[in-house]
Amino acid sequence: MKPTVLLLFFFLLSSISFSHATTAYPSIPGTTSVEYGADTDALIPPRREVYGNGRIFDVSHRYSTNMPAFETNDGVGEFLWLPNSMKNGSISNNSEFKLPTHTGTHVDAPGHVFDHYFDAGFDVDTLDLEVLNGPALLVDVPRDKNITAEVMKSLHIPKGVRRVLFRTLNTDRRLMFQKEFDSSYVGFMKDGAQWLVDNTDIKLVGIDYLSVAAYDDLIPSHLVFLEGREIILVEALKLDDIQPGIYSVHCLPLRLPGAEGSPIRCILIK
Ligand SMILES: *[C@@H]1O[C@H](CO)[C@@H](O)[C@H](O)[C@H]1NC(C)=O
Ligand SMILES: *[C@@H]1O[C@H](CO)[C@@H](O)[C@H](O)[C@H]1NC(C)=O
Ligand SMILES: CC(=O)N[C@H]1CO[C@H](CO)[C@@H](O)[C@@H]1O
Repeated sequence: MKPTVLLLFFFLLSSISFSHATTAYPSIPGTTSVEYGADTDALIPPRREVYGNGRIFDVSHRYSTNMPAFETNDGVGEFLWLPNSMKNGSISNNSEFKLPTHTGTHVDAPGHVFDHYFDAGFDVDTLDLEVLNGPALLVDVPRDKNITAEVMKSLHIPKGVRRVLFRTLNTDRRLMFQKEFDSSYVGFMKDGAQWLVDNTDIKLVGIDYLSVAAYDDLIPSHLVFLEGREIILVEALKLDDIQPGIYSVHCLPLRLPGAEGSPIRCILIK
């Protein structure tokens, strides 16, 4: 990991947050999903997983202090603060945050595992937005294996399919809602990655935990995917409660020249 550090300043239009517990997304205090309309008088911001009458799914995770981070039990930790606050006399609230670029739902650029690509500038600013936006297939993979060549073969993903989001046991185990990093997550084994490169037209590979590569094949699988500089890896997607099938995916990384990773917002539209 080369955690290029991201430092951004932004306006936070904050309001009173409120928690209605739901079983679907219980993890972040004060940010539980709230639909519009239920209580129109109360000052409660809507927080949703699904928009547009069930047509638009947010497949990004909320950034939170307790979300998992790679190879630590401590989670992401405090990353957001408020240096200028109205309560302390400022004319507006202005918060700041600082995060490793491979935090939460994020994208990997070729420079992540190839130093000569990093030096040559293959950063997140160079990723092809056409690959990151377009028709995509959400598939369930067998729950009892990592993604090997044999598993890839068994999925029968048709030629011509260019964007696939792989939903795995990671979603069932709710690993992204658990603070402790779990190295037993499901991901691509090297032969699975190689099979995908050799036998499919897939250029966008999405997965539901912090790495597309299984921990045992962490670097080898990344090398196979990123060597050709055509495949884009989107990691830690939130794929709960969505039917498998064809959607339009829309993912936009931040424009960060020099960064080999970036937080990314992804949605699926039915
Ligand atoms: C406001 O200022 C006080 C005193 O400097 C400080 O203790 C407090 O943390 C500040 N609050 C915020 C929200 O910045
Ligand atoms: C996937 O591989 C990891 C090691 O990378 C292992 O701990 C885990 O048990 C495997 N998962 C399955 C479902 O075989
Ligand atoms: C309008 C307003 O004051 N919003 C927020 C500004 O920051 C404070 C913290 O200092 C929040 O509590 C307010 O909600």
